Amino acid sequence: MRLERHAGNPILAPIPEHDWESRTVFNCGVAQTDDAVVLLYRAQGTADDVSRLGFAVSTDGLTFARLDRPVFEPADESETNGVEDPRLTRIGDEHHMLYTAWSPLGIQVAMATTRDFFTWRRRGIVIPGPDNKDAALFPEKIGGRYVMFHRIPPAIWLAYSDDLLHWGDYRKIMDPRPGNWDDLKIGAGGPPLLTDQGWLCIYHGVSQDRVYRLGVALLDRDDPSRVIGWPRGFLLEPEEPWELEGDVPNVVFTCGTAEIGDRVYVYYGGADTVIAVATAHTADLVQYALQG
Ligand code: BMA
Repeated sequence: MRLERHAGNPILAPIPEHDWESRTVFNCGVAQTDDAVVLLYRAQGTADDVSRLGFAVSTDGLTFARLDRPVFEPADESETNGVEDPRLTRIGDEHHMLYTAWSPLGIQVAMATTRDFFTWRRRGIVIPGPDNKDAALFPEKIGGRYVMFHRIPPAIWLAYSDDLLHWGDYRKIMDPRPGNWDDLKIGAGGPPLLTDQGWLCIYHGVSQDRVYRLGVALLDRDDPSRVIGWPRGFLLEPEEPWELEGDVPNVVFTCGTAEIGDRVYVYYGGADTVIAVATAHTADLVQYALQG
């Protein structure tokens, strides 16, 4: 099965006049309200490599208006090289953002919360220790605890928490698959979508020749450490010129989805330089995932 690319891709590109997003705009967290889709996207200028987060909003999920300034920027010594790859999860009326804080101190999972995307409450590093990234929070508690994906290289892990700040009980759930397109390393995309059949997860996989593709898996609704469907095929691979060439070539990488009507909209970075969207019927994705 393949995702269908939107004909108007890429939907966001760098803006040369804006210092902070003149070189790249890519991996974006997604938040959905009743009438809008919000993207918080990673952006870099030409002056430095530092990643900041920009804001874009749309009523149809395809055409976006953007702010001319970043809404989230490095703020302390754990983030001097940038704030990267945000994943957004709404719990109550608060959006929880897990992101990569990168500095000479390491690559760490940090959290910040917001109600409006402009004012933030920073909660600091939530998984201290060795390098870690690709974290995404599940949208509801399971068995009385919060759950997140995270990535201890090269695999996808879960972590559990009572209060969203202290995380433990790390469990590895998916490993790279030898000889497959995802045999070097894998990492979660955005938060999983709850379906009648379980948690639907879009993830990225990297091959030995460093091509980033997207795949899908289904996790048990009550015990997401149990993988109940994981087809060997991929959903999307770099094919378009702006996926094959850019700041980092041969990359499609997602940090979030929206559900619009009966379809899943997968927002993704192309070659770490532009943002695009590809879609599929939610039911088709679930059926496909169950075949694996
Ligand atoms: C990963 C992350 C992503 C990026 C990908 C491809 O390690 O840094 O932000 O899209 O590499 O360069």
